[in-house]
Amino acid sequence: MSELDLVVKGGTVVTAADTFPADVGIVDGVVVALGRGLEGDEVIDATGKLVLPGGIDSHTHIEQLSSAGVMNADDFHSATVSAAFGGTTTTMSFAAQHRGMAIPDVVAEYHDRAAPKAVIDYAFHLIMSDPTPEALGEHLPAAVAQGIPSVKLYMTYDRLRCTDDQILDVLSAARAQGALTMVHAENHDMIGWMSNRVVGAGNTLPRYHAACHTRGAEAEAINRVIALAELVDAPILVVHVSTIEGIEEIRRARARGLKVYGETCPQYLFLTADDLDRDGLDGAMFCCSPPPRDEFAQEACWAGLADTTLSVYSSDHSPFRHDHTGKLPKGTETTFKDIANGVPGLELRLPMLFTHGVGAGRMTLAEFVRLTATNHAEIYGLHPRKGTIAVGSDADLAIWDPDHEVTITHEMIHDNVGYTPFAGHELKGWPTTVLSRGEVIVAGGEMHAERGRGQFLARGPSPASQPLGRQIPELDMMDRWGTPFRP
Ligand code: DUC
Ligand code: ZN
Ligand code: ZN
Repeated sequence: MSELDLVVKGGTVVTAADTFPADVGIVDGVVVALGRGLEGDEVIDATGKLVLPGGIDSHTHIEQLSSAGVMNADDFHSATVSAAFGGTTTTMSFAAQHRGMAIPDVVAEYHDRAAPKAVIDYAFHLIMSDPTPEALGEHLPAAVAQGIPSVKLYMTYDRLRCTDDQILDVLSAARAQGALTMVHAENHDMIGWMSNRVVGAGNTLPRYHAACHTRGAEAEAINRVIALAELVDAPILVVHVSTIEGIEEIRRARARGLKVYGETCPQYLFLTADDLDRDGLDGAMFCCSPPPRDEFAQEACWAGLADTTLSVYSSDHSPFRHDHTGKLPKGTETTFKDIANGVPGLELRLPMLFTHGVGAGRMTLAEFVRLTATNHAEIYGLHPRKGTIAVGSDADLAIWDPDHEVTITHEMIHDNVGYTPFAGHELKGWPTTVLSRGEVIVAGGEMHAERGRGQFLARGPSPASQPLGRQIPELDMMDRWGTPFRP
């Protein structure tokens, strides 16, 4: 008997800091040793392979109702199986409050959905669309105490969006709990005004979705929410950033020292608005909000990742089938305004970035690990348990063959969506064996994990989610006048 349960032997370990040859020794699902010549009861030969921290996808929609009431095509089983095949070992998805719903019921419901089905570990963010005094004063603090210290707000979508004063309420309440606010930033009225006129003139095809969700709608909303966050000294993370102008807003805010984080997604690096311009309703498969833009915006996203304006690369996996159950609720009568928004991307997130990022010389292996795992763990309070390979961290590993070549077809993807927007991409680099807490869950192209083995990850507030504690001149003024005001 060896002291180690399992050794991943002979590979090249990659972390956010270093790339080095090492064996990884595991006991009870935890990394206990990194070194040379380790022996264990079981050995996985990783010669010629990279050993990466399993991916963390901090923005996914799983078994969630859309704002229009359409259920995602993936449940927690199909989504987490698909994630695992792509080298992702932790998902973060949403417990979504629609107007009128009580947050404690919502959270309980999502726990019930996930626990019996997930094959990898998972965490939740809250979505708040109804920030009543009770929700802000009791339910949000309770959710944070139960391990959900992040909340997403929408500035658009009729049934989810918050007004600016509601956003300020949530930012203040989240700040008080040390929670991070994630924001879907698009100007609702700009999009609505454009869309109504365009549909009114009889233009209903999916391609008009890309035209109506204008670049300015994103940039204006990002600018506005940064101003709101600055007023109450609350950190924010702007999700799915797609435009040159939006990235510029975040870059400027960060240069001023504000805690403003940004995220981009595969659809903004690898798709363009032209993908929506297909025969009939086929473009619906590429309809997401914000929409893919053009090659200049793609370059801006790459540059934003390179200079850390954008800290995380997530899938925004939002699975809907291309039929009446999802994308096309009104069949052939579906206009671009009715299409369920979102594209699938959980499984291909890492392989796409590896080929087009590392393989193309756009980023180092360490940057790849930061963008796919470590930064997610640090920002959302999972580090160092997740997102790295270090003594004491969970043995969540993607053993990666950098030479394995694959041409993407939708048949090879394990989600329940029926198409992939990335079909035809020729990729080099693929996870061959995936471990979650030391258990081999994917090997030889097969899934080995039991339904429900995934664990809920109760998170704590992270350093990234703490307020700056900055002086706010307007509030100082009121202090001087003897009328203190604290957000
Ligand atoms: N937009 C969202 O806001 N959420 C899910 C997917 C999408 O396209
Ligand atoms: Zn969104
Ligand atoms: Zn989303």
